[in-house]
This record gives sequence, C-alpha cells and structure tokens, in this order.
Amino acid sequence: MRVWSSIFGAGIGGLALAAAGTAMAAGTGQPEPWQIAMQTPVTPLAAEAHSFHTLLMWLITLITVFVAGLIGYCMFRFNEKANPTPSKTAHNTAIEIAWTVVPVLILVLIAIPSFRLLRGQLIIPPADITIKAVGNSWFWGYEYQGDKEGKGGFKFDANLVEEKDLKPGQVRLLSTDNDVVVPINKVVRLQTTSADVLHSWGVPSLGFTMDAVPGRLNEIWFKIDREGVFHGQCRELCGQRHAYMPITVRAVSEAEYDKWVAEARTKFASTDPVPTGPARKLADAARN
Ligand SMILES: [Cu+2]
Repeated sequence: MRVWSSIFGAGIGGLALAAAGTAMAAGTGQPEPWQIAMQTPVTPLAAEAHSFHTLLMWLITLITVFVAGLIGYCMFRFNEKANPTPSKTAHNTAIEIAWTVVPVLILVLIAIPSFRLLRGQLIIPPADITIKAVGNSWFWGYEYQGDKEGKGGFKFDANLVEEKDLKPGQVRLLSTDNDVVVPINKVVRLQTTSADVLHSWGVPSLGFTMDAVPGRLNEIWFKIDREGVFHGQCRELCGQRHAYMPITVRAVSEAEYDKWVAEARTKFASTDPVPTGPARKLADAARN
C-alpha cells in the first residue's frame, strides 16, 4: 500500500513505475536524488495532507482508466465498419441519473477530507511558541515572541550559506546561517508577513506554505513529531534572488530547545522596542 501510494503520489505511468525500482524513498526535510514521491511528512496535518493527496490520486486514476476504457470501447465497438447503422437512441433516464449522482458522490467523498484538513489548518490550537517570519528581499527574518516563561523575545535573520562556506551536513542552496529552532511535539504558531514584496514561507515536510504579504499577518501552525532538520524555500516568485532565501527548521528536544533559547537571548537582538523620551530615562535608571 505504501509503495503504491508513493507511486500514485508521484504520478502515474511508465516513468513512475520505472523509477519506482530505483528509489521509492522520499527525502525527509530535503529532496533526494531520484525521489519521485513527496517529502516525508513530519506533522500530523502534513500526514493528513499526504493521505488526502493519495486518495485523490486513486480517484483520478480510476476515473481516467474508466473514461479511457469507455472511449476505447466506443472506438472499437461503434466505428463505421463495426456498426454501420447507428442507433438513434437519444435519452436514457437511468444512465443520466447515474452520471449525475455518481460525480456528486465523488465530490462529497473529496469534500469531507478536504474540509477536515482545511479546518485543522485554520483553527490554531493554543500555541506553545509563536514565531513571526518576515520575508525580506532576499532572506527571512524571525522573531520569537516573548512568552510567559520568558523563552522568547529575540529576533534574528537567516541568510543562505554560500556554497563555498558549506559545513558538513549543510545542504547547498537550502541551509541557512541561523536555523529556526523549535521543540518537538509542541504547537508552534507561525505568523508570516513581509517587509517588501510578496514572499511565501514553505517547508515540504511540514506540509504547508504560507504567503508573506506586506502589511498583513498570516497565521498557520505546526507540531513536529520527530527531531531533525527540515528545509524549505521561499515559494513566491519575489525577485532576482528568490531562489536564494532558504528556510531551515531544526526540531530538537525540549531540553535542547531551552539551551538554544538561553543562548539566543544573549546572542540575538531583543524584540523589545527601544524606549524613547522619559521612558528611556526610566529604563536606563532601572538598568543602572
Ligand atoms: Cu521571497
């Protein structure tokens, strides 16, 4: 079933079947040579999106085979030679009801998992962490919002690691100098916006992309179920260096996350606004 769903996931036909023997494995967090299936989903919603995709591929395949079969049957059975005197039949109530009802049922069958998935994506559960991703031409900036436990309140930029600077384990065009670190099994609310033009934040293994629109705040959420590094890219053609603003999400254990946050709070800029005027004087007094 897994093999079949992967084959259908990538598309039908001889090419897929020929490639199937070579490599069925789909990359996790990054593409693999000869990969034909989508990258391994690492969140519950991404897994749901994948099974929805597989369902659609089965439906499309069955419908295509059925229609192609009908056309083939008509060509052989009713061509001029095989059927010199055509029937004058114009209506058949039973068939007309069937070809109305069956497509409706198919659409209902598609609508149920589709709306369930959409609902899952749109209704954001209470978040453990809120991260704002800001699209810039051409890099992503991230703000970890301060939470009650004081685990956030810093921001940093994530730039592409140039090919000549790649360290072992880093991926060409997909690795960033600063990763988006998140703990596993925690609800992360991701907000996206842009400082200039349209960008889009997307990581295949997380199963979504979210547009980053100047002047607007979009929201989505994810909960990663395993440790690992998951790469993505800007998904909106945003200009000259669109292909060079990758996304690297690193999912770690909670203890490791706490360690990283402690370091990040000293290493990165604070999200607290710099006070001015009398408030500045008060803040300075409080510090000294
Ligand atoms: Cu972009």
